[in-house]
Amino acid sequence: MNLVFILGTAGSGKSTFTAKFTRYLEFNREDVMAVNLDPGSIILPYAANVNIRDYIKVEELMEDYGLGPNGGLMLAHDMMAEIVEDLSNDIEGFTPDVVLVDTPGQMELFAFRNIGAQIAQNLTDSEKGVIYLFDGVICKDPLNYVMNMFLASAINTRFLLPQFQVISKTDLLESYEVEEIVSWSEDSMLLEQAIDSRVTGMNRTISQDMIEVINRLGVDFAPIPVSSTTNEGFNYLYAELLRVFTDGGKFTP
Ligand SMILES: Nc1nc2c(ncn2[C@@H]2O[C@H](COP(=O)(O)OP(=O)(O)O)[C@@H](O)[C@H]2O)c(=O)[nH]1
Ligand SMILES: [Mg+2]
Repeated sequence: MNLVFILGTAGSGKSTFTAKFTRYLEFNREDVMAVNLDPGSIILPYAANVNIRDYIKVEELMEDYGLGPNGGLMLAHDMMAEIVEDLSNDIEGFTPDVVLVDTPGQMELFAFRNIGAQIAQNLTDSEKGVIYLFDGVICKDPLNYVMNMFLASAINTRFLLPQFQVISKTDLLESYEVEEIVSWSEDSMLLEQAIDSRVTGMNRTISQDMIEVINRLGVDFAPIPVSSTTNEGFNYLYAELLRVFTDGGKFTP
């Protein structure tokens, strides 16, 4: 069994991607299953075979403990640690070959607190990986792209798993914009030029420092452009997953 966490900033397209990529893998005759780990998502664009909301619902916690939305979400995330074993049993009960795990909308609550690392370690004992979504619409701006590189490498250090970078929502971008984002990952000079020319008031030294740090982070950032509307890029991403997880064979032989 292989388990892939879908991570990215709020609204980057995690749940939509989980829905569409699950269907894509089914179409390719893979025994795939979608898991929802977001205790706050009342409506999901896919049928979650295993759903954290069977155990924890944010709106109930808010009512029971008189909390606001953020307090409710924080408590929900703290409670997740107690049900990792239940979720693992639920997942294993389905005996899938590949599992897509949709993670909480607010990534920082999940990934940058202990629960993210605990789940990465203890949610079943399968082979695991991470797909990190760069929100395509937001990452057109080179500074936002840089921020996402920092976030992606923070995730990488936290989860210590093979990680695939994806640019999401490419159907909302012009093709030259997608090419430009990809070029930034291939040649940091181009990223530096984009920052210098587009970010006013940003002095050259700071941008050079940032690029230097990014170069030193050592994460392979080559991002794969995908669209959950048109399925663009799914073939390539699928091939990359297979290359890393199965040496090229299918998940479901
Ligand atoms: N056009 C387009 N919209 C998308 C795509 N992926 C997600 N969205 C939209 O982006 C918004 C946030 O998506 P969602 O999957 O809920 O993001 P999440 O918070 O990361 O789970 C929704 O309105 C989606 O319909 C995509 O590939 N193309
Ligand atoms: Mg979501």
